[in-house]
Amino acid sequence: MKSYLSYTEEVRHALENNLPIVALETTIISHGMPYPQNIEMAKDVERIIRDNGAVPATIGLLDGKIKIGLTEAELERFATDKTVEKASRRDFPYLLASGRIGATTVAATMIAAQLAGVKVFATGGIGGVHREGEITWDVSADLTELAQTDVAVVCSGAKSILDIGRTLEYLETQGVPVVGYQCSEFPSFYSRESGFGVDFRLDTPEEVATLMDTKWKLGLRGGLVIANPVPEADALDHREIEGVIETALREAKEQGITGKQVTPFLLDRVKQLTAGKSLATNIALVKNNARVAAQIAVAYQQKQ
Ligand code: PSU
Ligand code: MN
Repeated sequence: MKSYLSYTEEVRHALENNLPIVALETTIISHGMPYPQNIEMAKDVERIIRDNGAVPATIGLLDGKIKIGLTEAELERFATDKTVEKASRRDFPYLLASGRIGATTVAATMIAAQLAGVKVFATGGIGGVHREGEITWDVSADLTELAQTDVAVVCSGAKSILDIGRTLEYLETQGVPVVGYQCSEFPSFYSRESGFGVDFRLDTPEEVATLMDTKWKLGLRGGLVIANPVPEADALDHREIEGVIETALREAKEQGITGKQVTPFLLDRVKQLTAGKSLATNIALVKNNARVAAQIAVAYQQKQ
């Protein structure tokens, strides 16, 4: 298994010396934002993690290797190459075996992080149960990954392109703790509200680290969702975004979009319909998640 992994010098050094590491996904770079904002975001997020005392490990599939940490040239490639494919758990072995370039989703990034021994991962939002999922059976593999892979995912909740209530029900069934980081309401990505509560509220990186440590020491496998709301100043109005999302959902239905195309289609339409306003919010929340994730990684490492 280890023969599939390939580390940058910085990440290898961190692993050998038990330094705190934060994993980052590449789908957000390749399919989540336009160029050049995506590459700027990717570099900024890595810098924020270093500034907060941890080592960033951006993860992607390239040349038959699971890359744990990317060079600047590789980051640039994930940001610009139009042939980059979306890699979730299902796609992971095919993309690796065929040597193609694959941008890892939350699920695939968790798989790679676990293989490398990285426990904390920062991103924007997780996938979930789609609206009308009871008819389409469209449930993101991110949720089943959270059920079985030992990584804490620091995110700003889930976008309301999803059925947030059913997403939380599914996570409960699968035994995934949903933690509100300094908040009591589950955030809905662009805004700090969703109308749903979190399971547990924790207010410091140390408390989160203790929860992770306790869960895994008990042998309770699986991840945790650490929901960190978008900073107040960058949040969008909940009702405004709801209208946009409904338009995007209607278009997806009309155009018969299915499978792995659903999420990228919806994200792209929301971006276009909000005329880029959502992009600034997206970037702000990812940076904030990187900062908190680094602090949690530092606190967790101190306990080991
Ligand atoms: N939600 C977002 N932004 C994203 C994604 C989801 O707000 O970039 C991406 C993540 O990589 C996530 C993936 O893991 O989409 C989920 O895709 P799917 O629903 O096909 O599992
Ligand atoms: Mn899906």
